[in-house]
Amino acid sequence: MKINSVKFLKGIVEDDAILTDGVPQVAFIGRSNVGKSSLINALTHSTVSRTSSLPGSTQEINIFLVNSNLYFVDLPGYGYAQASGRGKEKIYDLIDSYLFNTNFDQKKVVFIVDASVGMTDKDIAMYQELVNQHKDFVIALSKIDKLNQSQYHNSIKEIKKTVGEHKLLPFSSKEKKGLKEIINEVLG
Ligand SMILES: Nc1nc2c(ncn2[C@@H]2O[C@H](COP(=O)(O)OP(=O)(O)OP(=O)(O)O)[C@@H](O)[C@H]2O)c(=O)[nH]1
Ligand SMILES: [Mg+2]
Repeated sequence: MKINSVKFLKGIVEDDAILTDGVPQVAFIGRSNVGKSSLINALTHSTVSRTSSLPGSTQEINIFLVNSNLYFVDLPGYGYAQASGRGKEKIYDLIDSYLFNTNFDQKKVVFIVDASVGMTDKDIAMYQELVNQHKDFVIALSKIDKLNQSQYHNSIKEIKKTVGEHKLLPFSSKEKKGLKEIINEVLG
């Protein structure tokens, strides 16, 4: 499977009719600055999603049409204390109301954890919520280019202490590694 086209459709800050229009959705969730928007760009060979070295750059739910038959849903990041613009609480509400709304056709959730940071308390809480709510999700480990081999193995070992045998997909948007495996998961 390949991604041939991508187009930004809209940014939303509350429930919106686009979410129930029958097009299946793949959602990207993770800590602020973990690399969600960069992953969407890397997967789609584009710069459709705005990225920034400053956390909190995505404050809306941004919806991208992929291959004319799938939505990529770029969620705002959590865990950024100094959230400006939309308040922190509102961002949490927005994430929760999207992620755990069973009316939406969510084909898959890509839960991104920074391999160079490991799982924060908020990541662990998100993981537990995804499990409790029976979400179909994969765990993608970002920024592996920042780690040497032993750091990489240690990071995987630590993360496994929380997530057990759940499938892990290590990747680097910067070095374009591990992207095919993620595409197979989300398009397959
Ligand atoms: N080294 C490295 N840096 C990365 C990688 N992916 C993203 N970054 C950097 O991490 C920072 C945040 O990336 P974004 O993609 O904007 O992160 P985000 O998760 O969308 O952030 P929010 O929208 O704030 O939630 C940017 O400075 C990126 O250049 C990667 O694979 N390797
Ligand atoms: Mg973003």
